[in-house]
Order: sequence, then structure tokens, then C-alpha cells
Amino acid sequence: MSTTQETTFQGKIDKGLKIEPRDWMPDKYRTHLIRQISQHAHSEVIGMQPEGNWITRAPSLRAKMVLIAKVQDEAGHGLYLYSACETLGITRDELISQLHTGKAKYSNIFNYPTLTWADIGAIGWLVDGAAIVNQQSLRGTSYGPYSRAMIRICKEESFHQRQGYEIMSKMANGTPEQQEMAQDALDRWWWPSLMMFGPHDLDSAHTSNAMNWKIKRETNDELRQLFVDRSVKQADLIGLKIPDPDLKWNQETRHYEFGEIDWDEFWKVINGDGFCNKERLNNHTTAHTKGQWVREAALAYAEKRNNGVNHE
Ligand code: FAQ
Repeated sequence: MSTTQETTFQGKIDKGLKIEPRDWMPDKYRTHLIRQISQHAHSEVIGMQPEGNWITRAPSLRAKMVLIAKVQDEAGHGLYLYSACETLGITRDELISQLHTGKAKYSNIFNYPTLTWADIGAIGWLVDGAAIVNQQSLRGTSYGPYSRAMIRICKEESFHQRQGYEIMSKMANGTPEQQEMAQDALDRWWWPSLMMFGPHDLDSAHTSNAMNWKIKRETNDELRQLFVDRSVKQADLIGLKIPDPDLKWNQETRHYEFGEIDWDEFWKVINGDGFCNKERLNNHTTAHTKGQWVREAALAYAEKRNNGVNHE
């Protein structure tokens, strides 16, 4: 690495220009991005499982169609993100192998079970809501392919968020049993959703580099606060109660203050010991193994086409 290259690279970042795949970049920037983008991609794909679990039990044809479309969108998000990650010089096989061996993480949130239909509402409202807050910020990230993927993903996530909020709002205004289910789902998904933003800034190993390189445009705590401020108002509107006795409006800061997150639970879940970690990874590994013949067939077809053999 020459100092000139390093200076040019940081100069571009400081000016708000994008770094593109063929540009020179420090190895640490590259590995930081591979880690973050691949974990993001794995989250999208593993995130299909908790909701996929409810496709066959959706309460109406409309609800089923909307849910199928949403789950399919998540697969698409995974694909854009894997492609963005591959531009950094790592193969899809290596990325999947890192997921299967536990080297690469995926979002804590997908290790919780979906027990009732209200959980599908809570995921759309809170999980997609948290994902949007984070991803809107990442539209301004310094790596071009990641930033462009975020712009497209955000458009689809906002439909997902509305789909979830609609389910919650219907249930919160429904029969006493439906209201109870909606509140119960909020009670179970609230704290894990706050954990999605990662550890407090002071405990976040990667934030300092991520901010210097403008990979992150806002810190974990800043984004978490934005999410809390938005969600409390949305819960109020449909008559649900945020399960936090310490939650209160601070007139001076014009933000909600909220209680402490259970960080022991967070670290346990992200290190493989959550309620559904084993099931989620087993499902992925099995599907990947069963899909081997599809990948081989697709590659063989592509190779034949490239060699000019036309089967049509
Ligand atoms: N879960 O130093 P930091 C979605 C790890 S997409 C698991 O603060 P960083 C769509 C972190 O990796 C949801 N692990 O790390 C959808 C690191 O460990 P490492 C996914 C977490 O990267 C909706 C260690 O803790 N979104 O939901 C988590 O600067 C519905 C120290 O943490 C993204 O991935 C966590 N929540 O900040 C799909 C967004 N938080 O790697 C289906 C992109 C932290 O050294 C249905 N990612 N860790 O082993 C980011 O913005 C960042 O990576 C953060 C973490 C903010 C997640």
C-alpha cells in the first residue's frame, strides 16, 4: 500500500464520492465490507424462514398472496447483496460456506419463533421497520454497489413495513383475542428488534472504522433512537403498549428515553445459542445440499450457451 493510494482513497470518501469495485481500496476496507454485506445477505435469506412458516396458514387469500410476495422479495434482496459482495473478490460458495460453518453471522432477530399470525404483523412492522431505518442510512454508504442495492431494497421494504402494520392495526382493533395476540407479539418482538441495531456505540468493535470510511453514516445508537421515536408513535396510534416501563418522552431532547436492553441475551443469540439458531441453519444447509443439482444444471447450461451451443 502506498501513502498516495491511501490518501486518494480517503480523499474520495471525505468528498462523499463512491468507491467502485475496480478502484484501489485498503484490504481492511474490503474485508470490513465483505463481513457486513455478506451478513446482511445471509440475514435476508435466513429471514425468509420465520415468515415462510406462515404462508400455508395465512388467514385469507389476500394475506397469503401478500406474504408470498414479501418472502420472495427477501430472496431477491439476498441476491442483490450477494452480487454486491462478490464484486469485492469473494465467491458465492465461500460466502455460503462461512454461513454454514458459523464464521459469518446473520441478524439476531431471525432466531426467534413465529408463534401466531400476529407475529407476521410484528415482523413486518418492527423488523422491516428497523431494517428500513438502518438501510435508509446505508443508501449513503461509500461502496457504490452496496449503496445502489440499498436504494432498491428500501423501496420494497417500505411496502413490507406497511403490510405488517396493517396486520397489527387490524388485530389491535379486532376481537379481544386478536387484541391480546397483537399485544403479545409486540411484547415478544420489541426488545429483539431494538437489538437489531447492534451493541451500544461504545461496545461496537466496527463502528469507528465504519464511520471513518463512511460505510456507516449513522451509529448503532443513533439509528436505534430514530426507530424508537417512530415506533412509539405508531404503537400509540393503534392502541398497543410498548413493553418498557422506563419508556418516557424527554421534552428537552425531543426523543423517547427507553430501558436497558438485555445484552446477555443479544450475545447469546448472535453466537449461536438462540431459540431457533440450529433449526434455521439446518434448514439452510439442507436446502443448499438438495439444490446442488439445480446449480450444476444452471452452470452447465450457461457454459453451453457461452460455447455457442443453442438448445432452443
Ligand atoms: N445480529 O461492531 P458492531 C432484514 C455483530 S435485514 C447479529 O456494531 P457492525 C430484512 C456484528 O456482526 C437485517 N449480529 O458491528 C428482513 C459484530 O460481529 P462480527 C440485517 C450482530 O457491523 C426483514 C459484533 O456484533 N441488516 O431484517 C448484530 O458495525 C424481515 C459487533 O457489532 C443488516 O445486516 C445483529 N443485530 O454493526 C428480512 C444491515 N448487531 O461481525 C426478512 C447491515 C451486531 O465481528 C424479514 N448491517 N452484530 O463477528 C449493519 O448495518 C451492521 O452490520 C450492524 C452491526 C448495525 C447490524
